[in-house]
Amino acid sequence: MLKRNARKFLKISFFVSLLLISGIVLLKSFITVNDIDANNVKNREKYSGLPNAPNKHKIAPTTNEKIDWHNYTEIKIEQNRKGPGEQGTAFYLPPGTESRKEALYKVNGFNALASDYIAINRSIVDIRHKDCSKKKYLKNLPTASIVVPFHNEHLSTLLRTATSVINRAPPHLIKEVILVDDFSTKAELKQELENYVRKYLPKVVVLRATKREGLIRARLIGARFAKGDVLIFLDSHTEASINWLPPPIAQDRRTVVCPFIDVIDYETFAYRAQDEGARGSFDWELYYKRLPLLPEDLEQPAEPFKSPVMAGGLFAMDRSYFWELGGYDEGLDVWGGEQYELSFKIWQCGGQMVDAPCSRIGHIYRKFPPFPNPGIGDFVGRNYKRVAEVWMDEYKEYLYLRRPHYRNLDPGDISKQKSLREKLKCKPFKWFMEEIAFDQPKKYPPIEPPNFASGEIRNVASNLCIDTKFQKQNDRFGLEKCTKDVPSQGGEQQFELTWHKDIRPKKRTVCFDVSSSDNHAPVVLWSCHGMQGNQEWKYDYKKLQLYHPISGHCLDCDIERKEVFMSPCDTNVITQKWNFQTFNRTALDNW
Ligand SMILES: *[C@@H]1O[C@H](CO)[C@@H](O)[C@H](O)[C@H]1NC(C)=O
Ligand SMILES: *[C@@H]1O[C@H](CO)[C@@H](O)[C@H](O)[C@H]1NC(C)=O
Ligand SMILES: *[C@@H]1O[C@H](CO)[C@@H](O)[C@H](O)[C@H]1NC(C)=O
Ligand SMILES: [Mn+2]
Repeated sequence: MLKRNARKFLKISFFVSLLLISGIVLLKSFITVNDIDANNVKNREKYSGLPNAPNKHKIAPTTNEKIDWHNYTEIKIEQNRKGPGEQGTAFYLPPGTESRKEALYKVNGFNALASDYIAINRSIVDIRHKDCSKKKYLKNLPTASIVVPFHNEHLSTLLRTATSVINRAPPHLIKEVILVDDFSTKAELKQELENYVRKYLPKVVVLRATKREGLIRARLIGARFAKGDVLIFLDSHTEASINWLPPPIAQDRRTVVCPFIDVIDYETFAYRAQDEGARGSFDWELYYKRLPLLPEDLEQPAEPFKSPVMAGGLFAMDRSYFWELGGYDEGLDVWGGEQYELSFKIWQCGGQMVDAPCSRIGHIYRKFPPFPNPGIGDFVGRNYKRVAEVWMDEYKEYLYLRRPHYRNLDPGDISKQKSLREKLKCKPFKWFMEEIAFDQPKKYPPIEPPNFASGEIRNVASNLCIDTKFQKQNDRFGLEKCTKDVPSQGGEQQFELTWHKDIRPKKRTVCFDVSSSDNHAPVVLWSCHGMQGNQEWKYDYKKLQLYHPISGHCLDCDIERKEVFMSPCDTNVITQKWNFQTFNRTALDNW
């Protein structure tokens, strides 16, 4: 049903933006990285990343020969596996495990006990587009270092990340898997992790930060240590899928590649697609959003397509190119905004970014965030301001228009980023908006078009008003005396029928949502997705009806019970008549 899809979409965009908050992986040798200081050039050279690495091309093709990189032995072995969660199927815990399940759920935000029942090297099914199995890639490919930051990740999901990455890739292409422990406190992530890695995962290195660094600086720690030609960043609760590695490392060095992100169910660990691809983008509050594929992308479903913005922490990038672009801005705190910083920088400074449909990585989207707020104020706001001030030029005003308090936030010193932008002669943000994210303003206009209607919604039969009382997602709402008539009474009675054609309480982003065409179907509040469907409403100012096209029903009410619900439209039914306080006749006529 439309609603379900729309909700899923919404949830996904929300989680994807939070997504890359956490890290991944395992350990072999344990290295303490307290002495890796971002600003310490000597250490940087010693450990790392050669921030100023020579401009060596990652691929030195002595031949352009292409080969089939699939490991059919491995594929065959996996196909024959049976057991809990094998073939990427859903797993259900046996009875009697409830209290252990709850305890682990609380600290992880997903069903970590289920993960413990599933083999670390469980099989998954191949859900790639069928053309992917025929694709060949250069015989000479660069090597990759996989960087997986983690903070209090559950041990078995972390191990499964590392194991799947290694098992489903050609061994000689993986230089190392670097698990960066961002100051975890769980005991299992110490000796137990190290023992496992030493015994089973010789390619894995565990680095340990000696204070909480946050996702962004943890990634940088891994990147500085890495020695492979290509850096691949992954989350710590992921599973790499069949032949996942060649597609992202087979591109030229200025092309940054993101895998498709599949869904590992937070309850059952079932592995499934979230969709068949979309281009990454954002709205003007910098929430991650997605734009449809272009016609030319749809013609070649197994080919990488250009994407304006990466989803978050899953991407591959030539290592020397990463440092040439300055890595991440180290002034970005904890998490948030880093995917914009890097994406804008890549595009504006002469690179490009693509999503590769034939490289799929499953990711556990948590049911809820288990970690406490770091208690350091609006760090996401400060991060966004840094990104806006450095990269977005005059377009930053559209962000500040919606988040006026950003104007007063102190973003810290951004001179280094500004001079980098100058040094690399990067293009203006206007270029990015017009050439790369060209279809974004249609969906997310910088200046919102005017509302169709706004103010109180007063029922004609009862002379009562709709009152959402600051209710939450999935809550119903009803009628109350109009606050205009009883000013002492509280309530939430100001609404907007926006240009998205949805109805929201003023200043909030929850929308009137109806997911059934049953008579008396309830109306609930649900996060606005701006995609109409279950949230589309039309005000007929002549009949005074609030019409819901997808169900074909009209907003109705029960005066005695002060209830609001849907019923078949009937102009003779006075409980279906509503006066929207003000409306734009021209706009409604041009619906
Ligand atoms: C293919 O997979 C098998 C089984 O996992 C493994 O032993 C072998 O080394 C792999 N071969 C290559 C060329 O990657
Ligand atoms: C998975 O691991 C088990 C041991 O834990 C091993 O017996 C089995 O061969 C492995 N399977 C694959 C496909 O690597
Ligand atoms: C009413 O809508 C029209 C067309 O959408 C728009 O041009 C006009 O500015 C709107 N009027 C007001 C007062 O918002
Ligand atoms: Mn994640």
